[in-house]
Amino acid sequence: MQDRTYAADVDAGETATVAGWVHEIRDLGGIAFLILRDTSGKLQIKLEKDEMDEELVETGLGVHRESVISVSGDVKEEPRAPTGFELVPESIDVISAADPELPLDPSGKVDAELPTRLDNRTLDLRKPEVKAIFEIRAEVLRAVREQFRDLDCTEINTPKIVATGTEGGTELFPITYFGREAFMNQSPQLFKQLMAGSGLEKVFEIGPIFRAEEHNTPRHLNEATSIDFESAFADHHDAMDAAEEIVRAAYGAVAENCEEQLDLLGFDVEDFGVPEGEFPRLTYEEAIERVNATGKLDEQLVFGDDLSTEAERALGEDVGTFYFITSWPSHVKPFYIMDQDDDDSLSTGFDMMHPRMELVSGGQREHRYEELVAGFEQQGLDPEQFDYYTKMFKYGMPPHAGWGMGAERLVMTMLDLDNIRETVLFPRDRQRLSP
Ligand code: AMO
Repeated sequence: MQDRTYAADVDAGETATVAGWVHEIRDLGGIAFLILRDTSGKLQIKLEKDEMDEELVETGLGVHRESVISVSGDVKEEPRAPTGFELVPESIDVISAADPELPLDPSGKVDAELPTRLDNRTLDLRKPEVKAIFEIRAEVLRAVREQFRDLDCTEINTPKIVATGTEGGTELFPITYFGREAFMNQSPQLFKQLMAGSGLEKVFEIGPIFRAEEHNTPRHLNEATSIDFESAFADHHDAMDAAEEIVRAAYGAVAENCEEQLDLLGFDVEDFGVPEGEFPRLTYEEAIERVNATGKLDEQLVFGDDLSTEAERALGEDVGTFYFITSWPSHVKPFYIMDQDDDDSLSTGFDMMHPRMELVSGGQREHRYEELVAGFEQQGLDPEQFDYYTKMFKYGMPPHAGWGMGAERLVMTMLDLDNIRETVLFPRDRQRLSP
């Protein structure tokens, strides 16, 4: 395509060609303004009806909002224009005309409900504040990758079509695989562990996980993005340290590189809270006591209970920062989590919590073959089905630990968004399978 200047890059005194969307048409009688929008910002195009070529003015005024146009002309300084510049066109090309009826208004003057926005994501992401969420999401993932590199990890990609589930049978999506039953992967759990035992030792993966959650909630998706970490010769303390570093790196990078986006989302960049210091590590028992002490629950929790959403909220408000819950009872954690050395009723499993919700689950893994197989049996799983996994524990499996972190929850909590769907381009939930 011909040379094109971004709207934000034009300079007075030059001849430029800009291309983008018609954001707004302001017809003031003798004079009219087209506001052109591209990914960099907006630019005012001036149409003087009596002084300009009639056809040019007609093209400019005949175009509907959100049409794609290209405009060439001279750039002038104009203090009254939104960006301080305006373009006086010599030619206007309508590259792709938009229907006069739009399903949603990208100028944001008319609010649209989330389902309408999700049905029309292309138009929705023409709004700078929506685009900002995805630019921040991209920056988070970039920073996370960089931090993993600093931690000496190798990025891996593991299968998403699998023969068995790992995170509990009810959340599985079955599919047909050449006549055989297969499933969409719930987590790269077993694969990343197998790689911790390989020559790679320290690995990470950023990829989709599939959970057949029945309920629609503001914090669950049926397809989510999991940031997974696994390291050989590491215990749960090391894994928690790594999780802290990753969260801090993500916040730090957004604070440093996404000033404009944060501003659009209403954050004061100076106040954008990059978490500092060690995240408090509460044992499950301490957490239960602390929740009960808040007096915010109708019924007191007892040892062995899972933390309900209300309990998580009460505790989060009380703690007020990121924190860990450690030493969960063994029976609430999956078979691959190792029990504590000195008390097998407690596990090495941990969760990292944002004050609003759980972000991470992890732990040290059971790397001893006999104990691993016994753990499968205790959870009612058939170890033979997992032979591809367990057999590798017979050939030299080092102690290892790791975790999984929900990328969407990381972005959602970072930006204080109400609904996790705001952080996904095309969310998959109970109702939504397309687009
Ligand atoms: P878990 O099932 O707790 O652990 O998942 C880890 C993290 O992934 C995110 N997450 C989700 N986000 C949105 N929608 C969902 N349906 C959803 N499910 C999970 C959460 C959660 O904390 N294999 C273990 C991890 C490990 O031990 O390494 C696992 O998958 O942020």
